[in-house]
Amino acid sequence: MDNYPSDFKSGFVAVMGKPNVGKSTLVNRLLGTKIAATSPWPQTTRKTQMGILTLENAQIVFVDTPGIHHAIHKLGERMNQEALKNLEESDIILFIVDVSQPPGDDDLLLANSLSQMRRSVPIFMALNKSDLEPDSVIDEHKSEFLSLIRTSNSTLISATRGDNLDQLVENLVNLLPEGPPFFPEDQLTDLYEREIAADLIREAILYNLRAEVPHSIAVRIDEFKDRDERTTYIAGTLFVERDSQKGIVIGRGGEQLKQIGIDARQKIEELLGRKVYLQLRVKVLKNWRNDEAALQLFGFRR
Ligand SMILES: Nc1nc2c(ncn2[C@@H]2O[C@H](COP(=O)(O)OP(=O)(O)OP(=O)(O)O)[C@@H](O)[C@H]2O)c(=O)[nH]1
Ligand SMILES: [Mg+2]
Repeated sequence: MDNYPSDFKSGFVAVMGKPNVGKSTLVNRLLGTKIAATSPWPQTTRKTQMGILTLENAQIVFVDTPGIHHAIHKLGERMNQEALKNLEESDIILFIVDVSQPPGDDDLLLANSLSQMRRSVPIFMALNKSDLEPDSVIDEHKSEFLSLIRTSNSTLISATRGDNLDQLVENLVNLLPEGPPFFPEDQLTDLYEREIAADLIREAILYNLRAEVPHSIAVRIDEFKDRDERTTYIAGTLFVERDSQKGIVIGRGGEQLKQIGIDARQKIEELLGRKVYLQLRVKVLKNWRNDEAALQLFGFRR
């Protein structure tokens, strides 16, 4: 953006909250485009991703972090480190909670880590999923959540229904420092299309294999080529940790993998606005979640 007003505001908003509260859904909704995978199951987001919202008077860079949780695997540890580092470096912390339920241990843990930050960063609490319960229940949970942290900034929202999102954005803009935009106005995210494609394949896996297996799967895009003006060819490998998982992902007669491919292709076609040929294969990479080299390969950088 070459021409922006002198009182333009810009900054980074760390979107934090426990898994499954609706962080990625909110960022997608605010941007009006699906840039991030979402699902009803926790730990959908694996990597930090920026969602860039450019308005007339401000640019808000949302940093969607993997939900903070207790580290079990190396991958888990890395996600937490990344999430905490983002918090201290941001201009605003957007603490998202699920107000349809009372605060849980994880909310408490997060609130505690906020109080231990060395830099004082304004905190905004978004009480999401307010559409799920009657007002009386929501109000009760709301005051319980607000007692967890010291902030005067909060809004009840519904990311899926769109309630109060204008108000949320206005409040965030008020808290942002003045400064020029960081990104061109037409840029929506920092991830490349191929990385988003990998994430959408993971989303299709989550929807098709609901049990344990999905979190043992990493997706690598091997090829991403525009064939002609209207079609893109994508080849990807799904890495699983054990032979038994390979069988589950492929399914009887290859049916499962086929369905994952169909679902993922539709999502990617929507994202790209082009026809997509998608070819997927499955490989075993023993215990990749505890393997430093494999984590690097899949882009979980320090
Ligand atoms: N009813 C209702 N459901 C919501 C709302 N916001 C999100 N959801 C649902 O909650 C689930 C989790 O949403 P995500 O956006 O994937 O959650 P997340 O916080 O990014 O989760 P992780 O990436 O796993 O940390 C999805 O099924 C969403 O459709 C809301 O305002 N109301
Ligand atoms: Mg997410």
